[in-house]
Amino acid sequence: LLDQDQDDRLSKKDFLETCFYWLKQILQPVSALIVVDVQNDFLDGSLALRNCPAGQDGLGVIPAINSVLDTVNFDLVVYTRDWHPSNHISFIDNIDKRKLHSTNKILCSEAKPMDTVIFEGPPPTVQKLWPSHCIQGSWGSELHTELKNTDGGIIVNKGTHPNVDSYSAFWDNNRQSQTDLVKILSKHKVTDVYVCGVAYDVCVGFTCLDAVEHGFRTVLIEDACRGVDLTDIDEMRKNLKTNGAVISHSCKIKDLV
Ligand code: VGL
Ligand code: ZN
Repeated sequence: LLDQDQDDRLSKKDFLETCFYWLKQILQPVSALIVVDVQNDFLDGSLALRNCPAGQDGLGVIPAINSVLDTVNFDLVVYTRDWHPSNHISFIDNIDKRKLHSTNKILCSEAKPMDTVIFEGPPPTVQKLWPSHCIQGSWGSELHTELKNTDGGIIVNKGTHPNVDSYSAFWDNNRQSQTDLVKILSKHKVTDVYVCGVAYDVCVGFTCLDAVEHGFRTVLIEDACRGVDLTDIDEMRKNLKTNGAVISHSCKIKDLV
């Protein structure tokens, strides 16, 4: 409005509209809870977190998430699902059906779950190997029945392409294609996202990092998460803090939303 150059001047109407837009962002945040991959396989099935190096019980996220859903009125709730075809690149059981890149030091027959290998391309793909999990339509892929369902809750699937994994609920690991998540959040004019679920150091963490990058104020509900590996969890926590995510606790969320 104060610009000297007549041509560059915002009209009074545009100026007030811009001010109003930002005031609304600050005074009237729109919140979304993103519940990441609270599926049978991670809690009680083929990739149960209690059998992973950190030995954490995935089932422990359920009371924490349900209490947040009971006490906080989010504008939107999104449930993500890891949603793999049976020929998915991340499954160690499929390793024989794919070609390892010549730079690998291990043979197919020697690979163990959680080893990282490079598959021959195109494009060559660095991939951590997991037991088969969350196969589309299987029991293991279902959201756990004790997880509170929300009226109007939206489901977002990820990891649906056979040749690329997807740790973030926004992007595949090659950043070639996006899920529907950012479109859904934008459509609802979401400003703030609250993230919980499994696994802290995998899909929860990478979802938070992409949420920050997309410009959402991002809060991790740490006691409503369980992870795979303690070292990776610590590294992810540091990474999230450095990037500007807020680490919080389920009992504090009602004061933030
Ligand atoms: C996940 C390992 C493999 C997760 C998904 O949801 O964190 N972890 N696929
Ligand atoms: Zn997966």
